Amino acid sequence: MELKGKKVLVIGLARTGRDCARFLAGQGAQVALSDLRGAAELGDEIAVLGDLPLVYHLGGEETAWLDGIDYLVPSPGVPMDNLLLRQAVARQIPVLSEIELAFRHFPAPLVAITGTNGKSTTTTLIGKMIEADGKKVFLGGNLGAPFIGAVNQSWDWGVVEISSFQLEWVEEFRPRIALLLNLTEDHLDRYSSFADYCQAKERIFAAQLSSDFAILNRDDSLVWAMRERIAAKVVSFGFDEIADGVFATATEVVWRNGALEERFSLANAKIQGVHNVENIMAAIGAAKCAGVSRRAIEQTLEDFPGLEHRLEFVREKDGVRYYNDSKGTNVGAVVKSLASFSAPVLLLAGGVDKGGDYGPLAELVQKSVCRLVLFGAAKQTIAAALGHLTSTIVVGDLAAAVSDAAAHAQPGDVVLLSPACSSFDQFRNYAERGRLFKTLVQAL
Ligand code: UMA
Repeated sequence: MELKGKKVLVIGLARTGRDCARFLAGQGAQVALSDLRGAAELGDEIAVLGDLPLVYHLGGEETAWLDGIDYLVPSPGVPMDNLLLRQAVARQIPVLSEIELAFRHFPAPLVAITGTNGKSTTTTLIGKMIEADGKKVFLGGNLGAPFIGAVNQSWDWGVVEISSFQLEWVEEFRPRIALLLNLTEDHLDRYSSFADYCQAKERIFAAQLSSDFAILNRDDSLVWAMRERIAAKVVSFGFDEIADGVFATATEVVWRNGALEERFSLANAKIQGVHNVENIMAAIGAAKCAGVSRRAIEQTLEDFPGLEHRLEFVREKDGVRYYNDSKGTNVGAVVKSLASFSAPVLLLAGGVDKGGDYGPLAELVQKSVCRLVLFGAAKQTIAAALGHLTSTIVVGDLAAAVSDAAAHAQPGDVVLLSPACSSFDQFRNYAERGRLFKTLVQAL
């Protein structure tokens, strides 16, 4: 794709916008950057790009910024109804998402992972399995390092976590291996319906050909129904035994392909819980499609300790175990996290409501949660939906929530931060929220 001399407007000056601007300028494009935020807030980002000849449009949005523009590149956080995006579509200015741009310039085959939950763990597992086979792997995407930042280096594989936001503007984006792990309600503050959100996710398969692989969850009816619409060869995973695909027993994950079979013991896997068995099945399905050896898969299962902010054990104090699950930012994630504990749970939840239904949590809250401690913008909404099911208290912030939980927990209980909400009302992101939780817990 020839970018030399093209005029490109990048919307959003955070991680993605910064890396896109650097890549595009390196290709000889004339790059402008826009952001709703003003220069005073964006000083650090502008300083990092100080060596490049960029034009900045900051502190708002004006359609005149599109005049003469050849391509528009939105950051994932920019919704489709954004003024500049709507105008670009009306003026027939091509819109390229960051992953589209990266895909067109990435030098190696790609594994792309999407789904509502389990993406980061599965992405990391797959990346580490391929790496354990001696390959050079770029591991990134939605989980942290923007994909576009990887394009000017040599790699054997790319393994990228992909969000629904990133899939909104893809065209040729074609992973050799694409995974859709599951679909439950999320981001309904951005999409007009759950169906819209699912459609965005399904775009991960749209450009695949019959020589590619699509890894699908057989146990998720919405995901499994997509097999009829996919051109790639489908490899499925699920809990019931199957002649061709991946399944799990109580002690093993089994991969079968025709007459071939490999069995992987779960006994030595460091990550535990039913949701992690799903992640492991998906990762093994992808790794086998990528030609990874049995030894590399086994080694990775034995070594991988799990991710920060995902059911992360923080400490035990006075017989109470504290877990940081700050990345549990939707109801489906919290359902899986709660289901991992047999001990009574004091659940800390709240933040920015995403417009979904808290109903799927009702049964587990009644069964497993002995105290519900709610904080942040959505606290009253969650209290109205679940508060009658268990002892519930509404507090101002995370510090107050941790104090309350510590004061009420009994030996044998679990204190779990799994907010079911995004963090942006009181934090920069889920990682900042998780780190504060850990600091507060360590200080008890
Ligand atoms: N902005 C505008 N106009 C708008 C909207 C936003 O100018 O209409 C500006 C904001 O003022 C801000 C910038 O755009 O300066 C933010 O862009 P961004 O939100 O895309 O931020 P990045 O740092 O580039 O992060 C993005 C992903 N963010 C989102 O999808 C919201 C990160 O995923 C991802 O890690 C990163 O790219 C690298 O790929 C975060 C996320 O919350 C973790 N993802 C969602 C999730 O996992 O549920 C999808």
